[in-house]
Amino acid sequence: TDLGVEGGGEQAALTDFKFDRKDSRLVMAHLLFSFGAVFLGATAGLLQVMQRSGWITLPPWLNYYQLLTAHGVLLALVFTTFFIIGYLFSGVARTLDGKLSPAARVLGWIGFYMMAVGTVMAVIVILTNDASVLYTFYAPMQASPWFYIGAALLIVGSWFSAFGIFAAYINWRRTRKKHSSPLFAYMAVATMILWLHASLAVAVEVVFQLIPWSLGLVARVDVGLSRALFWYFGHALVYFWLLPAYIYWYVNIPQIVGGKIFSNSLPRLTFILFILFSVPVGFHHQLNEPGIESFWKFLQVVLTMMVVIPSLLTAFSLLATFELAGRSRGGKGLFGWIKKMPWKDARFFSAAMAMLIFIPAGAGGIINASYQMNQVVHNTWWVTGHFHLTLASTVLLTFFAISYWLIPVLTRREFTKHLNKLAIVQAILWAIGMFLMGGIMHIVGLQGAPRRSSYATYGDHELALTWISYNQVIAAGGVLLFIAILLVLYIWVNLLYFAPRTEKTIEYPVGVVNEQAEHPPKILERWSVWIGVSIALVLIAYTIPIYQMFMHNPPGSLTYRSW
Ligand code: HAS
Ligand code: CU
Repeated sequence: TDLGVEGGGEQAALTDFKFDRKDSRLVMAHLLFSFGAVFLGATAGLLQVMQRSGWITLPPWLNYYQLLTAHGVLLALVFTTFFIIGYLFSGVARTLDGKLSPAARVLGWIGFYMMAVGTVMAVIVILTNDASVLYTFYAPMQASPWFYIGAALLIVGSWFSAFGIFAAYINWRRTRKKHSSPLFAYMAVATMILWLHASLAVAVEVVFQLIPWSLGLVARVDVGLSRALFWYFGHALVYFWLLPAYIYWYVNIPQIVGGKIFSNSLPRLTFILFILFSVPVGFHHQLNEPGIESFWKFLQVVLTMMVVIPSLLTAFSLLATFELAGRSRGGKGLFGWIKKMPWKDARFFSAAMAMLIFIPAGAGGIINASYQMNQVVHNTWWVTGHFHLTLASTVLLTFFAISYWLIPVLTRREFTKHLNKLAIVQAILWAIGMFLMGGIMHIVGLQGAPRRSSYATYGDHELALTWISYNQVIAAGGVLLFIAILLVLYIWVNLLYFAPRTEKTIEYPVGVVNEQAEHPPKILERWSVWIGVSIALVLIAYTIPIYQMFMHNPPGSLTYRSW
C-alpha cells in the first residue's frame, strides 16, 4: 500500500513468501551459527550456576570465571549478534521487493565470515583459560591478544552486515524517493545506525588500548578511559538487542494477532529516540566509579530517563494494537479483548511472556538508573537478575517466537501442532525458571550478594551464609532453564531437518497499517538530521568528562591476571 508498509506496494499479507535461495542461505547461516552459540553458552550457564550454589565442584582444568566468560560472550555477544543480523536481513529482503540486492548479499557474507572467525578465536582462548575476563573484558584484567582480536573481528564484521542492510535500503529508495520505506526496513536501518555509532567506541578501546597492551607494546592501560569507552558502547548494546525484539512486536505480531499496526509514525519516532538517547547514557554503568565528576553522571542519569520514554511509547502502542485486534474479533467489556488474543499460538504466546516480563524488568532498570539508588544494587546479583529478565527473558523469548515461523519459511517445513505445544511449554518453563533465577537474584542482591563470584562462604561470614539457600533456588531455576533450552533446540532441529515438508502457505507475517494512521512525516526519514542530533548529544555528555580523563593523565594500571 501507499503507506509503505509492504515493500514495493504489494499487499503481501497472508500470501506465501519464498526467499530467493541466495537470501535464504545467508539468513540460515546466521541462524545456525547463533543456535550453536546458544547451546554452548547455556551449557556453561548450567555448570556455573551449579558451581556457585555449591552443588558441584569443577574439574581442575575448568574454572567458574572461564565458564562465566564463555556464557556471557556466547550468549550476550555472539548469539544475539548473529541472530539479529539474520532476522534483520530476512525482514529487509521480505519488505524490500522480496529479495536482497547483490551488494547487500556480498556484504552480508563478508560480515558473516569475519564474525565467525572472530568468534572461533575468542572461544579457543576462553577454552584454554587465557581469557577469563568476562563479557565486559574490563582492564586491567588482561586476556590473550587473540581474545581482543577476535572481538574486533566480531565488531568490524557486524559493520559489513550493517552496510549490507544500508545497501538494500538505498537500492530500494533510489527509485522511490517519495515513499516512506517499509516499516521493517526503516527499523532495521535505525537499529544498525545505532549499532554502528555505539560500536565505534568499543572498537577504539579494543584496537587502540587493549590490543597494543595485550601484545606487550605498551605496559600500562588507562582503566578509567577504557571503561568509559566500553560503556559508551555497552548501554547502546542493550538496545541493539532490544530493538529487533521491538521490530517483531511492532511489525510482525499485529499480523499474527489478526490486527493492524496501530500507527506508522509512532514506531519510527520510538526508534529515532533510541538513536538519540541510547549512547549518551553509558555513565549509568559507572555511577560508583571514580574519575567522573558527579555533574556528568547526573546529566547522563537524566538522559537515561529520556531513553525510557520510547519503551513507554511501545507499551502504549502494543496495548492499543492488541485491544483493537481483540475488539474486532468480538472481545467485549473492558478486558474481554485479552481473551481474544491467540494464546495458543506460540508465535504470540512466547512474545507475550516476553512483554509481560519486561514490565518488572524495565522497572528494575529505572531503579538501577536512579543515581543514589545504584549504590544499593551496583555489583550485586540484582544487576545479573535485571539482565536475565531483560536480555535473557524479554529479548530471548521474543527471538524464540521469531524462530518458530522464520525457520519454517526458510526450510518449507511445518511448525506442527505438536511443536507449537512444546514451544508453549518451553515458554512457560522459561518464565518459571527465570522467575526463580532472575527474581531471586534481585532479592539476594538486595541482601548484598555480589555478582561475578564463584562459590564462597567468605570465611563462613554470617551474612554470606544466609545467601546460600537463595543460591540454590537460583540454581534450581537454572536447571529448569537448561531443560527449556534443550526443548527449544529440539524444536529447532525438527524445524530444520525433520518436521514434515509442506506445500501449505507458510507465512512471513508482516502487519498492515491501520487505515486511519497518518503518513509518517518526511523528517523521520532524514537520517542525517537525527545522526547530527545524536552526535551533538554525545558531544555534550562526553566531551568534558573524557577531556578530564586525559588531563588527569594517570600512569595507567599494570596488568592483572586475576584467575
Ligand atoms: Fe539495563 C545494567 C538501566 C533496559 C541489559 N542492563 C544492565 C546490564 C545489562 C542490561 C546486560 O542505569 C548489565 C551490564 C553489566 O554487565 O554490568 N536498563 C536500564 C534502564 C532500562 C534498561 C533504565 N537493560 C535494559 C534492557 C536490556 C538491559 C532492555 C537488555 C536487553 N541497566 C540499567 C542500569 C544498569 C543496567 C543503570 C547498570 C547497573 C549497575 O549498577 O551495574 C530501560 O530501557 C528500561 C525501560 C523499559 C520499560 C518497560 C516497558 C514495557 C514494555 C512492555 C509492554 C507490555 C505490554 C503488555 C504492552 C519502562 C515495553 C502486553 C499485554 C499482553 C496482554 C501480552
Ligand atoms: Cu545501561
